[in-house]
Amino acid sequence: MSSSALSRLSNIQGHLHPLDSNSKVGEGLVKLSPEVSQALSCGHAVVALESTIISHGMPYPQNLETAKEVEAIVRENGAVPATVAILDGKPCIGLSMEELERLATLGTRAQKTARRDIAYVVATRGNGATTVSATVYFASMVGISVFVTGGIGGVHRHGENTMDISSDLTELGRTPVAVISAGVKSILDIPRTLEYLETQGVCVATYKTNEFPAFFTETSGCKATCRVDSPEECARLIDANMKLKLGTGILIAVPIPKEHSASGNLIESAIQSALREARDKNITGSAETPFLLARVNEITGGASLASNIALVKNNSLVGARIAVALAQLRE
Ligand code: PSU
Ligand code: MN
Repeated sequence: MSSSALSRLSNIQGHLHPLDSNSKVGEGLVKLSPEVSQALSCGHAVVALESTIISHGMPYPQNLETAKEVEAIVRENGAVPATVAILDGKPCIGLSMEELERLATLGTRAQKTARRDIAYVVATRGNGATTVSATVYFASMVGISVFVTGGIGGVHRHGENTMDISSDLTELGRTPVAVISAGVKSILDIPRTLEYLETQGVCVATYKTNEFPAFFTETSGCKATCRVDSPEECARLIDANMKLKLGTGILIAVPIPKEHSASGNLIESAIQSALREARDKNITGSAETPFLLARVNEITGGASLASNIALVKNNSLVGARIAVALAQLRE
């Protein structure tokens, strides 16, 4: 890596605005697509996207269709999409259509890559689909401040005994990226997830609502402490967080659009059976979330997948508008 790239990286570690330097970001370490590279160097709006949702979160071919549609929505709303994945050991920020297709067809043969797995996947020249934690890490490294996904990981139910707490939460606690999601799935313990985010110093804001959403449904019974009502308000929040060098992330929770919200009871009973099955089959660790997602989808006869796709698209629209508002603010 060149010395300028190194100084850029150390600037980022110190949470300076990454665009303060003119060097090529992470040169040699990560591969930026030409479109993303160009957008970052001129301060254009960029939205980072994860890839575990493609490999492990949805079945083929809906995963590929959704990934393409999400990128299209981001573009239509004025931002450049940067899907992140590790291909043949190279962290890629911004994928070509062929790379997106490769990842979607690899499916679960790609390694689910959280922060702890990054070095191993790179060292073994593997193919890794990045989770929220790994994607946020790479986004921050190259100076992308806005990231969109469906839902983030959290404290698992019974996490007080198993200590199964997603590294998405600790990553948000140490990386200044805004994560746009539809809240936290009720396969998780939502109140404990919010407690944990508070401990980590993460600002949790709800978008146009007072209640923290539960992914498939608009409500979770948990009130938010901070509410934002427009992309511009989100941009000001992100900008203040960055200027203050808090170093922590922001979670912006956007409720699923009403017309797509699944029947709470249907989902809840599917979740209960999936959780029982996971316990009976002793499915734990990083395999648990993909197992639960797939089982809930099977049990609900695809209803949960349809809701999942709808909310990811909605988050992409909101995320792109936030990234555009942020780029305007920084002009
Ligand atoms: N929740 C979803 N869909 C997903 C995931 C979570 O509704 O695809 C993925 C994300 O990549 C998230 C990861 O970062 O699962 C969390 O996994 P774990 O619980 O093992 O930390
Ligand atoms: Mn876990």
